[in-house]
Amino acid sequence: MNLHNARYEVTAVNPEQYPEHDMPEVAFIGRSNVGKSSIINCLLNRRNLARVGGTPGKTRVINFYNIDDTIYLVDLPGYGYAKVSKQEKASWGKLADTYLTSRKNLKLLVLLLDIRHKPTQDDMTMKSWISASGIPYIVAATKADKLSRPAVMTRKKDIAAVLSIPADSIIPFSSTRRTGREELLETIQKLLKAEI
Ligand SMILES: Nc1nc2c(ncn2[C@@H]2O[C@H](COP(=O)(O)OP(=O)(O)OP(=O)(O)O)[C@@H](O)[C@H]2O)c(=O)[nH]1
Ligand SMILES: [Mg+2]
Repeated sequence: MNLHNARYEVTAVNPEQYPEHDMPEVAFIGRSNVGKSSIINCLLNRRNLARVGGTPGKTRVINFYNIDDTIYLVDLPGYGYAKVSKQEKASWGKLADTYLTSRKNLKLLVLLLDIRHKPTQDDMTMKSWISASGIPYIVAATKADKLSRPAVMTRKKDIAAVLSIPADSIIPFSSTRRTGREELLETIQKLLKAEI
């Protein structure tokens, strides 16, 4: 599969708008502003394919990116942004929930956490939901460039303990320095049993 042959395909708010195909989808999920769109751009070597928000919490849609007609990367709306009304939160939650619970093509989830912060209640709820769902998943810790190497190791262990997962399974990632890119691509490839 040629990673360079990537294109934005469609934006959806309801299932009728999801693209119709029989390829696997890898969805990126995490708090608003955690770096979901940035990681997609980094993986695809593109600066602005996925929109990186100056204003967090603004992505209220699901964006689908078609990679070489082989797999899709899916940018889900971020959860947990404080400065929105309860009603808005509920509608975003529903958007992501509907995708997560109904999408047959969803074969792999990448849960993103900010490496600097303790996982929030929302993160823990999401992790529990994912592990109960049986959908294979990867945890990546974003913005690793903001910490020193030893701090990255410590934070990895702390996050692992909170989420009850092995520390080694967390991939520290930096979209600015491109750290973790190869490891994440390899892990995606392994779990999807696909050539990337
Ligand atoms: N230093 C650093 N900044 C990053 C990294 N990843 C993302 N950012 C910055 O964090 C902010 C949010 O990034 P986005 O990729 O838009 O985050 P998002 O999760 O898509 O946000 P929503 O769409 O609002 O849910 C932007 O200002 C990015 O430039 C990273 O690895 N390192
Ligand atoms: Mg985004």
